Amino acid sequence: MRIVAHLDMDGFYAAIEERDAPQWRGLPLVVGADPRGGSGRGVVLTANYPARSYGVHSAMPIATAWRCSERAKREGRPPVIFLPADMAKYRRVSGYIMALLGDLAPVVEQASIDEAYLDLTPTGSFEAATTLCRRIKDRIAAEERLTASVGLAPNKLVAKIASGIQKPDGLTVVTDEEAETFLAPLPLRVIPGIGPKTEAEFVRQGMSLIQDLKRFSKEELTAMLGRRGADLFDKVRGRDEAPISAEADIKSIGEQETFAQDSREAGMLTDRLMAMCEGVMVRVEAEGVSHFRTVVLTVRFADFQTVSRRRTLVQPSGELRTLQGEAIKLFLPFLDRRANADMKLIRLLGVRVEHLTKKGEMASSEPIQPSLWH
Ligand code: TTP
Ligand code: MG
Repeated sequence: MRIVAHLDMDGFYAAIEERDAPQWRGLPLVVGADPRGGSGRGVVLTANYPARSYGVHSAMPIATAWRCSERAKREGRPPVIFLPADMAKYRRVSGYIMALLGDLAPVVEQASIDEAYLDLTPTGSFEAATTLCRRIKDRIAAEERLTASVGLAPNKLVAKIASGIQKPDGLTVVTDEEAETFLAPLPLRVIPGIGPKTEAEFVRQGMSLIQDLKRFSKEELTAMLGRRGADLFDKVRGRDEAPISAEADIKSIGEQETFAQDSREAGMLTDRLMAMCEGVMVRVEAEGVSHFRTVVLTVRFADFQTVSRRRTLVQPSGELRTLQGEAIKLFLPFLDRRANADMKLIRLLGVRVEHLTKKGEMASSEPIQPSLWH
């Protein structure tokens, strides 16, 4: 039997800002785009818990968050404090936390800027692992003055769901015997891999809880969802064999920008795109990545229609010039009718690199599955 912990920092960016500016402690706080008195563009990156009680959440348009704040103000509650993101600071804090986890746990897999899986099997029992998780939370509180929520379970799937169930500052233990009953009453969407579309389809058929899917055989689920269906059969029963690996790689590095005004002005747009490529390469370097093989361009039009185009290189590259050249080639068709039939204005551009190779690893020139070329 394995013992796996999933740790996820609470309200990460907002918690760091709150810690560093004591005058805001306890007040609703949002990190994200400039709200510009309600006409701001761009989105909320995260909100602290008081701001969440106003209905604000990650990825919400910043103008909507502004309206939530105005409404609270009218009701006599404190308005939201809006702050720009300080990514360099958040990455630095993330680095400290990951290093601390590395000191206390034998195998740590960083899953994002603020979450990690720990293999605690060597502790020998759920009791011993629980004690260690308390120590980890105490250390993070003492050294970083931040809180984390932890899930402890027999595998990654259940640990991840458990860490989210008692946020903030939670510690939720689900043993092997408890896993299936723990999951049963939860909504389907907590299962990674069940997106809004799949969920909506099940809900349409009257199924909204994990236990509702247990009536299907593996064959039935496969018929419905293909290979994902077979996985789902195991997941709804709390089974998951995914290994924890310290070397789990970042899958992509990207930047995007929402413009102050929608535009089709070629000079401005290509300048911004070239600058974004530079930003991406700075992070590629900082993450210890030496090569990328795929370049993805995202365009969001003024009406929010969002399109991605990707190109996979024959040979992996680590050059800014290559990234910029590929990004331009992917972008030019959007400036005319080739990829923009209605000549719509552009609201947002994004560029990211995928199929990354870390320094010291061998870059592969093997063909990448053809579905990636569209
Ligand atoms: P999350 O762990 O999803 O969110 P959180 O830490 O802010 O809040 P909690 O875990 O307590 O629910 O994401 C970690 C950070 O990643 C978050 O602080 C900001 C950033 N982020 C974005 O930039 N965009 C997003 O859409 C999301 C969800 C997060
Ligand atoms: Mg978090």
